[in-house]
Amino acid sequence: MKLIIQIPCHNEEQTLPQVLQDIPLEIPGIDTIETQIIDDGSSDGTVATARAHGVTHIISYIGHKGLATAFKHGLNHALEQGADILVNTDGDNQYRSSDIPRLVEPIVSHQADIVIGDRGVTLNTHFSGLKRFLQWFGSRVTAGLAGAAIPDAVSGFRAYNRTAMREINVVSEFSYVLDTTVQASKKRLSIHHVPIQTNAATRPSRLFKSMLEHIKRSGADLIRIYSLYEPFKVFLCLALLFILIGTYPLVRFVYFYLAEGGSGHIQSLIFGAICYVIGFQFLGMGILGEHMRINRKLIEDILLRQKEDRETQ
Ligand SMILES: Nc1nc2c(ncn2[C@@H]2O[C@H](COP(=O)(O)OP(=O)(O)O)[C@@H](O)[C@H]2O)c(=O)[nH]1
Ligand SMILES: [Mg+2]
Repeated sequence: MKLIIQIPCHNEEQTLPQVLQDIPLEIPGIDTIETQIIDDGSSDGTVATARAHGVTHIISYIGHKGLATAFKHGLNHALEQGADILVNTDGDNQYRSSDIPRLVEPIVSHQADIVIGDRGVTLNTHFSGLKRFLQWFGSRVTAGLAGAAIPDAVSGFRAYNRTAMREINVVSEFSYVLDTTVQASKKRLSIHHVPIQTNAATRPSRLFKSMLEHIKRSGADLIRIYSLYEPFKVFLCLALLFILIGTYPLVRFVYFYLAEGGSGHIQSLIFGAICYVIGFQFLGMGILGEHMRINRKLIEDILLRQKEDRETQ
């Protein structure tokens, strides 16, 4: 079995050596271990550091493309290189490379398609109280939307088997971790979690400047992702809400129309009718969204075949 350990990097020359040095030389069930960095236009010596430490695959961008693009690129590259397992970890040494054997074990033993390193967000002493609460809350929301138990939704320490690598198509611009988690669950991939330990933060996050920005971007991404996978449910809820709101004034109008002989309460009629029009428009959007979802599924099937064909060439 071939394992590729991927590290997306944006100016990580300080901490990358430690991450690389801690990678075990042997892992049970794995024949070949390779490393891969995706350097996103780093202005420091990230690439030179990676070379000096013998990183197997170095993908380097001119300019900055963002983490989701880097992850997508790395995933496809690992597939093309014939990886059976892809592990993603961070270049800031938040995760312990020595945990990689435990992370890949459920894949090696054919128990899981994806394994997420669970940082124990509610008890982790490397997080502030607010961060612990938000990570717990975010994970609960993601788990609800994905319809699966997900204790640590934004952990970047993950392992994917080849099935998962082929099936996952990153479409999100920001939180690829949320996108791929909900997607994997909707595609019925088997997701496991293993408890892992973290190291103390070496620097502030490069992905978001404040907690508020993180909440706003992740929240918006979750709504977008959920409506992508369950458009009918989302728009049906909105349709029913407006139809429900519109029913009361309409019933009120009809009641007075019959009781008072056909005059007055025209505002109720107008308000109710507007709510009904909006409600039925949402219903139409739900039906169209469902058709688009089915089309996307067909496109994804074609992509899957293309990936399989490329691997066998
Ligand atoms: N390729 C790429 N990697 C990034 C970017 N931003 C952060 N990273 C990397 O993604 C990983 C996680 O980023 P980090 O700043 O530690 O965010 P945290 O997970 O919130 O702590 C690290 O390895 C970073 O070097 C980016 O824009 N592009
Ligand atoms: Mg970090």
